Amino acid sequence: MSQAIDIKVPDIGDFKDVPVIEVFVKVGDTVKAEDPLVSLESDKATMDVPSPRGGVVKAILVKLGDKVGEGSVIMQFEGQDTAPATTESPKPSVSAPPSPVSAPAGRAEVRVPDIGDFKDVPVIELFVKVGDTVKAEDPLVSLESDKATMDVPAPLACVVSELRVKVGDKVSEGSIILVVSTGTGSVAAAAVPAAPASTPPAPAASPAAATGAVDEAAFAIAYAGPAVRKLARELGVDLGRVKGSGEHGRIVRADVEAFVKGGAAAPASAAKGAAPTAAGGVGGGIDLLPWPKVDFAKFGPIERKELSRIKKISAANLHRNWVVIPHVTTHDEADITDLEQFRVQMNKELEKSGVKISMLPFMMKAAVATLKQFPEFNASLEGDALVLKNYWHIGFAADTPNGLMVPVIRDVDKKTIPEITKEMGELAKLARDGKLKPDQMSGGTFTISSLGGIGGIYFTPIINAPEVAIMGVCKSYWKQHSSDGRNWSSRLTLPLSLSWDHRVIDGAAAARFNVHFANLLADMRRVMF
Ligand code: CAO
Repeated sequence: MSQAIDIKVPDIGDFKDVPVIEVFVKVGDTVKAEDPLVSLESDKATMDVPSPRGGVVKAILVKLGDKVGEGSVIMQFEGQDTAPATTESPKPSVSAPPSPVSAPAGRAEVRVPDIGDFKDVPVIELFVKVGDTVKAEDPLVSLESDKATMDVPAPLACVVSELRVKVGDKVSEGSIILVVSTGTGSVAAAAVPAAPASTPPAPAASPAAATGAVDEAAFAIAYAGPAVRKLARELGVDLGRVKGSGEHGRIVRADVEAFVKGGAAAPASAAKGAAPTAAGGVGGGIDLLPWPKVDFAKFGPIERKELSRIKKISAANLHRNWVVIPHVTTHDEADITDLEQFRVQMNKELEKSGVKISMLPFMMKAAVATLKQFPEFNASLEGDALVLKNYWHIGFAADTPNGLMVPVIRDVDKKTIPEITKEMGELAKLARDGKLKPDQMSGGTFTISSLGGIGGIYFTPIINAPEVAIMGVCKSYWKQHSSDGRNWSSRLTLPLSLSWDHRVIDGAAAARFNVHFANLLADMRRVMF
């Protein structure tokens, strides 16, 4: 049976009550063993806590600023069993502060920096040899205690003149590991300021950076943890150009992602000489202008309000879906005059039971019957294959004080209209109270977004990936209809807006889907066929 698996902070030495400075995952994410989950920062080091196993994040139990120590439960994964995937938890990867040097220029001894209470830690790897030129923050040696692996970075640009340790040697804070020469003309990167890691460098407006080439010197001294550095490498982002929004200007994952979305970065392949397009872009990426930076206060009084957690999560999902899925929206309308009469009649009959049915449960039933007729709408794209689902779980967009949420009603085909009404009411209440559980928002095969209680005529709903279509409905209104241009009557008309993924669905199929859906709403008896 599926149950929650607690994910705890592993043994992180003598670090206690360490603040969480970044959370790398969100509920619903699938993570692999060793993927970074959170970043912790003590006054001595930054540590990324890796996942001890693969799984799907079910709940996140910490927020930025929370203090944790060994054994603190930071999140829960969904899982089939409680046995860990690996017998041994991966060790946190630690980015130690730059090592102290005994002299700023000339000949200098590089020592092991403050690494907390780690003592007599074996050297497990040497990254440099005599004669090597290194830049500030290049890793020099790697140390591994039984609790963590730590890279000792170069404190400044220098040339290695002597190695004082070998693999297997045990070192502690203050042990001399290298002797280097600094500040000489022979040091290739000597012009790089040996800034402390906590000082973010000013953005470098070099032509190389503008075309996506990474300025290694600026990258090396940028203030960011190991996972963020790794992400920046993967995305080809020059960290030196990213402005950090974390404490003391620390660059967090969101800064790198925002930098990419702003179009200022090019993928690593671009830096390696991929042919640019005629427009100056590299073809595969989106070559956009940076997001306008405006000092709004210059034009009048302003107030700054942080987005709610739900708004941030839904914004990221909506943005991805909008950018990745080629959306097309087909509009139509349904004659719901008779259905509305029936609904009003049923509500009278059910008055004593306390159930009050809105139009939405009927739409859910009509949607399932239409999806059965057009199975490619009840599907997901996986690579080059379409996964057709033989279950009909319908999501509905719910407007909550904290933002948009999409609870899912399972097996709508097997439920009655009053059952759907009741479940919808309960899920909408949970959503508004911020108490929806991840499994109450997952597994949907199609979504309906109803603005009918509010207004509007048509809109463009954004597909809820990995679904391939979404039905948007607005407020019904009385409209004059005629089938022959001579005889007219007033009909209650429901505006429909179906957005569909053009990779999977064609325009003709979408138009047929709408017509079928509208016909069912016009005469719900057809649902039985
Ligand atoms: N046309 C006319 N009236 C409609 C209607 C429609 N299409 N749909 C609902 N109504 C009426 C209802 O009958 C009800 O009227 P009474 O109070 O007189 O009975 C009133 O509007 C309010 O309905 P409701 O919104 O409470 O109920 P619902 O079942 O239609 O919807 C829910 C439930 C949770 C979907 C809805 O409250 C909600 O949150 N809607 C917003 C969804 C949203 O934000 N979508 C946008 C997503 S994209 O950003």
